[in-house]
Amino acid sequence: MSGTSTNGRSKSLSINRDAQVMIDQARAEGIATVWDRLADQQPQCGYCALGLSCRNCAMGPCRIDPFGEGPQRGVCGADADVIVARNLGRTIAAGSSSHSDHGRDILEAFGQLARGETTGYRIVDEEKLRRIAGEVGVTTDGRTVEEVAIDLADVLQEDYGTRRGSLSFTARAPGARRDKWEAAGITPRGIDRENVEMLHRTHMGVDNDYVNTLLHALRTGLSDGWGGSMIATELSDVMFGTPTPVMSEVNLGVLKTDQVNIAMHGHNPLLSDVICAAAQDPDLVELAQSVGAKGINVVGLCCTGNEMLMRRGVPIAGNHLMQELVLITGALEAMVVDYQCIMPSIVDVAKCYHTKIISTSDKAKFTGATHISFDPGHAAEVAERIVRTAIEAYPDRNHGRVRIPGQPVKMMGGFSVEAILGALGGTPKPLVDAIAAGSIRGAVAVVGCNNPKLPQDLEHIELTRRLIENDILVLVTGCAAVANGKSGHMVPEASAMAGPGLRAVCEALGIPPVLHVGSCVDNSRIMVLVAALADYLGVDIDQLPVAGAAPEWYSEKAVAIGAYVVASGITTVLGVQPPVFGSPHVVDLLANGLEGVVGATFVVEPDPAKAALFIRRHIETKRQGLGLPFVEPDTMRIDDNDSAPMVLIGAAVEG
Ligand code: BF8
Ligand code: SF4
Repeated sequence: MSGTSTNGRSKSLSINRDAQVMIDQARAEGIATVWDRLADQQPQCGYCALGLSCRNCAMGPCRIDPFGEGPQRGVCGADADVIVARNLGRTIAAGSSSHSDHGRDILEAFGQLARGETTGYRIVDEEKLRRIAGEVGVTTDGRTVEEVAIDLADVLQEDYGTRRGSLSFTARAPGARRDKWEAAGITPRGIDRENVEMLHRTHMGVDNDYVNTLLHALRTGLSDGWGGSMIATELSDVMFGTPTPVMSEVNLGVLKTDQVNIAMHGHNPLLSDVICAAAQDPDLVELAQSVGAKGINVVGLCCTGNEMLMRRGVPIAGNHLMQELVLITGALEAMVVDYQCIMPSIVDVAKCYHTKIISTSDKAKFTGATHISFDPGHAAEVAERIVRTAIEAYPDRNHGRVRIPGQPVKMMGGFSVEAILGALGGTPKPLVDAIAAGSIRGAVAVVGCNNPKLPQDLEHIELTRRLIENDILVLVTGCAAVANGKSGHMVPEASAMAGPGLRAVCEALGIPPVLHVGSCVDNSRIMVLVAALADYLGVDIDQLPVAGAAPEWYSEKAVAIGAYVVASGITTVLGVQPPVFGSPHVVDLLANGLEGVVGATFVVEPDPAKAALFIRRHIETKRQGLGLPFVEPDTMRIDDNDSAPMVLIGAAVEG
């Protein structure tokens, strides 16, 4: 472990006390973390930051001079527009592929379950299974749950290929939305197909028209949001239960000094669900007691943590930037990982402690980690082996070195679409009525990651706070959900922080003003919800008073989400600049041109106050379009006095 130079004080790196304590601890012990490595990388490449570098072939690598003095074409002749569009397209394909391959793993396990070839799984929500099956044309009457499940698995497997003209779940989108996709030629046909085609198009000498490339990038994103991610969410609900409101806890305080602590990190509930079950096995609890621990404490990190919290109320230790810091508590026996957002660095950090890093996916190995290959066919047995391995590490814990900072914060999760509609009495009507009456102005999905370039969680919290103060209901997923949980925004009492209209609605329903909708694949729930609202009103999604925001995004998956959210008609504000500014044409298309194609655009605004103001005006404009009175936001509680320029690429806000 190398000690590296410091990059400012811990308070400037995270707004959370638990993170600050651990960052200081890491520095004191000379353990490098993500912030140290970010400092070591400075200055980062300006060409890459603008999207102007290309290494798609061996005539390159090439770069375009953004100042117009050096080369304006790569060796093949590609200009800035082509290179930026190709890079963005590949990013979206990587993100879509990640979500969709996660969905495929669940689908394959679901098929195995239906055929009786798994251990540790069962159909938990039969009603949902039958509902989805009916939706995609599988006969359900008079058939066993296994028969229905086998046929449903077959239909959804076909969505990965190219055997139909459009994905099964695109039928959930309003007719007007599907017409827009058809008119633009971006109806997603097959999940794998769109991703493969994106890689084909971005090979040297294929798609050399940036508009054409970017339209396909939207289609690739749609294959994620209405395909791979939606399959992941729906089948996870069938296999592990459709979430209902549940209380839990968050931050490093969820670790226990006197128990075997196991952190589940990654994304796929196939693994985390059986680990939760194994940790309750009386034989394993007894084994833990035999080595001196009082019990087994499973906690979550990142999206797999969200999956466990949503369905089982399992506490969550933190979001993306906590994955190294949780190791520095010295209190973890094992960090069990599958895939996505798992920093390779955790292996090095864990070496400073007794903690075992246990990798489980044969497609995601970590040099230096203990690999226990996970297989749904033996899920229960593998889970038992993993928990046993964690217990065996407990005697090696150095109790004198354990440092668990602070007390956990309470948070509520479990707001599936079914739960939200359930809370409303089974129909969107009360929500629509509250929006029409103006007590709720609209709704915003605040989603995505942490990024060490920003103080951890600050933008999530600031943006959300301003939105709820303005009577805007906020739905959260992924690391944005964990950030809001830590800040105390996600308990019913937090309605006291909301504006008077939203507050009254939340108090009447007993819900927080910030609703936890799940992991990142569960952004597909938001698609289902907006489709239901649009259908109820007889409008298209782009007419709804809603918006999206990814204030601290870092990952390719987040870009894929942004692509399908915008392509579905929801304008989305990014807090971190994407690498597109090397091409003014691409920027103009994303910021303006898409309005005429899908009725929504991208906006980049790192200042949460300005992002909130933009969103509030956007929502008021959409309300006006529905015949509802426009209320000028500056009469609301948003500070509009700051006149610093916005880094805005969308419909301009005059500051
Ligand atoms: O899928 S929000 S940092 S953990 S990418 Fe990753 Fe981003 Fe977190 Fe979940 Ni989503
Ligand atoms: Fe250079 Fe063109 Fe090859 Fe890219 S595809 S590396 S721009 S020659």
